[in-house]
Amino acid sequence: MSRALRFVIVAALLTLCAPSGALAAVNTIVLQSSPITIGPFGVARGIQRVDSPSVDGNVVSMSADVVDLAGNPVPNAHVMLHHVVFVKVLHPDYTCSTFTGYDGLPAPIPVERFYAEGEEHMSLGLPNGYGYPNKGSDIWGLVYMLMNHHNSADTVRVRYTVRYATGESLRPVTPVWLDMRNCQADPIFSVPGTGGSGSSYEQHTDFTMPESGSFVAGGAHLHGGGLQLELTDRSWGGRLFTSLPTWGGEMPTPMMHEPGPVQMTTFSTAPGLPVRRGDTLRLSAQYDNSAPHTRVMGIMILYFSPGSVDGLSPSSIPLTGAPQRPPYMRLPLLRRPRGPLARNIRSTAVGDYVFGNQRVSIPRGTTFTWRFVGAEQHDVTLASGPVGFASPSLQRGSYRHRFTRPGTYRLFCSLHPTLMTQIVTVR
Ligand SMILES: [Cu+2]
Repeated sequence: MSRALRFVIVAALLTLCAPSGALAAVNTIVLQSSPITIGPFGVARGIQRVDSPSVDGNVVSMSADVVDLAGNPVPNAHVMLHHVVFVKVLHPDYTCSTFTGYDGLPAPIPVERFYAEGEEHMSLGLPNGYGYPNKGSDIWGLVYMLMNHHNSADTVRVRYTVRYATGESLRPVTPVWLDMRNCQADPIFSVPGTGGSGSSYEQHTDFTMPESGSFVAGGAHLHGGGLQLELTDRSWGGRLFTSLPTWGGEMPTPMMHEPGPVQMTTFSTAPGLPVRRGDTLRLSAQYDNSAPHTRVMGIMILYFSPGSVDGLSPSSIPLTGAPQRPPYMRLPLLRRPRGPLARNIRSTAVGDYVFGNQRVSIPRGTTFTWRFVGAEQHDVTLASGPVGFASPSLQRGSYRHRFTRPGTYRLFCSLHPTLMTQIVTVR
């Protein structure tokens, strides 16, 4: 099928004559990724080239979901859209020069992250008069992580809906990606959960603006346990935007990860939030610290319109409420660790779909090493226990953790949660 035929034009929402005489239009274009197969209770992660609009124009809004091969929507409780990130290949990213893929290797070419969505189903919507410029010759890539909650393999596609303006000149926006672990396909960190009832845990990242302009739209991504993501301009000391999560979605079973927000607040406004060249922006991610939260993220994507802001006063998006305490969902181990109790060992192998020693007892203060020896990537992630921690996804090499608090640490591989579990008892 030709590339043009794959474009399904659902509606022409606006037509008018641009000054040049070219016909201006905003079309809704629905595109799909190549099929992605996910094993039983498995996670599929990768990067693929995907279709993009075939003519020059501007993206003015975008959203994505998961569909089956017949094009029917797949509910979250079946295949969860964990994360998708759309990138424009061979374009520099505003905040990242070298992007690291799921394989832990640097991407050989620059990629610009311009839209992303997670469990909160963020959609991009730019204010009237603004667009993300795109050429018909531009190449798009899709970075994806999908999770299958069923006991059989499934094949799905990521469907994405692009509202695309042609034949008119819009004010161009540049995506600005701020991230606690920038430049990574899997930008995770973990919250220890050792602060006691009502406590919170914060990380932040700073970015210095290389030019003046205004932020006209933005959205954010937190995981389970998240309280808020706040963007401030340190140079004038003010808050620009705070994204707050909403909780209470339907819980997919089995619970293979701590559920994230069902929604995060976004903004879309003109003329936007002015910032000046040299201003230091700070993005702060706040999480509940009364219990561990592992493999969490703190990301905000902003759309920036460069230009003079002379005469504009600082402004901020009004708060829509106070952060709500997230529900705590204790992750179960989905497989009972087996085998003899290994006492006082200091390391174990992590192979394909099994921890070498599944039951371990060690004295407090031990630095324990997991050696990754499989043909596939795995990780070590705390499900529940005294202190939250998690390793990167690894196929080779090792990961160490020093156990400083006694108790029972229930661990699993987040990529194979029904297969790979381990209990470490620290005396
Ligand atoms: Cu694994």
